[in-house]
Amino acid sequence: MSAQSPEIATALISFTELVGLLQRIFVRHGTSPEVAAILAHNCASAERDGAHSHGVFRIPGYLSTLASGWVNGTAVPTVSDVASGFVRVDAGNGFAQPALAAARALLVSKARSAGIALLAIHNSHHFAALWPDVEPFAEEGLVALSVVNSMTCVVPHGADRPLFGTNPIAFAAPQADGAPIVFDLATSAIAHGDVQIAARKGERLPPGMGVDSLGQPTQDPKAILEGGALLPFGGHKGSALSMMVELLAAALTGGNFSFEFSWADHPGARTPWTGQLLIVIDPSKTAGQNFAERSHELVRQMHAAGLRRLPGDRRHRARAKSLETGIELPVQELNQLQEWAGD
Ligand code: NDP
Ligand code: PYC
Repeated sequence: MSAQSPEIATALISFTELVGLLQRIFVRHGTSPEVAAILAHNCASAERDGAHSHGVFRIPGYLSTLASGWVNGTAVPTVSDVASGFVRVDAGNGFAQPALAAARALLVSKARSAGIALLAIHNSHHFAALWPDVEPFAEEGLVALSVVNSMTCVVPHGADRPLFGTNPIAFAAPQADGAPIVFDLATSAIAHGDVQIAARKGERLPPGMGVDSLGQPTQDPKAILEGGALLPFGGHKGSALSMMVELLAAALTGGNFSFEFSWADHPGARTPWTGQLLIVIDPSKTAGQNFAERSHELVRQMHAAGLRRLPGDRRHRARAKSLETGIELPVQELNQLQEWAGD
């Protein structure tokens, strides 16, 4: 056992052990073994990479959602090959990641033959970080872009009430002699998960993140969560990107807009019932240039210009530490996970 701070006792768990533990939890709370394996790997990867807003912090939300009957934890996605560069998946009111897994081989083969392919997932729930959905494509030499819409909690720039979700955009590109270039960002000024974490810790937020129930600017996370709302990042610019995510992840896929579903009849439900879009590009089709070497050159020039931190660097540092020493979790949290797993 180690100590993160004088107040919080922590323990270390290996990535493989955490995946197994989360897998047992998901199965015990109503998912199929196949869905459990995918969600557990996803959630443990976020914890391993220090992406805490979408790591084990999310488990209570997954469990209350499964218990509420809002999501189908045993759904089997239906994959449709609809055009030369277009794959559609009906996730069957299940999670988005198993839908992606079911369509992945077809998507990659289409991207490699046509140069570009699109995956449109609908009737799906995404409760996770988005980078795990794109990074593996870049690890096999492909460029990937994904968007997913969430639940109404963001006021469009210039509007009076919330309408958009926190609507993240994730991008991954291969890089010669280096980890893929990956960014993953909410189009809100802050992710909803981070507001919940700040509220739990009793911390105030920086200015410009959200408004209270009267529409007044607030730095109190509880005021945002209890009747208030978030703002887009970057004013009208983030708002336009959030609108784009609604169009691509919902209108184009056949999924719900963030404002089109209601949890009211499912107390405990937390997962947005929306859609997700992925675009995968095979850069070997570009003219005469090796894309991965070009992306490495860009990174080299960014460093030469004085840049110290690229998106993804923090995650990779956290990943290396977790894989070397284990993933550090508060003992209380680990005990709770073991109890949920029935260990
Ligand atoms: P952050 O603002 O923490 O980070 C956004 C991106 O910027 C990351 O790629 C991050 O890299 C990078 N970054 C952060 N700080 C710096 C810096 N100083 N210099 C260079 N790069 C930097 O993420 P968000 O709070 O916007 O989103 C958090 C997570 O929430 C995401 O994974 C997102 O997918 C998820 N989310 C999921 C939703 C869903 O519906 N499923 C909805 C909304 C959000 P690094 O990771 O290395 O720090
Ligand atoms: O952090 O904004 C968020 C979020 C919404 C759905 C899943 N994560």
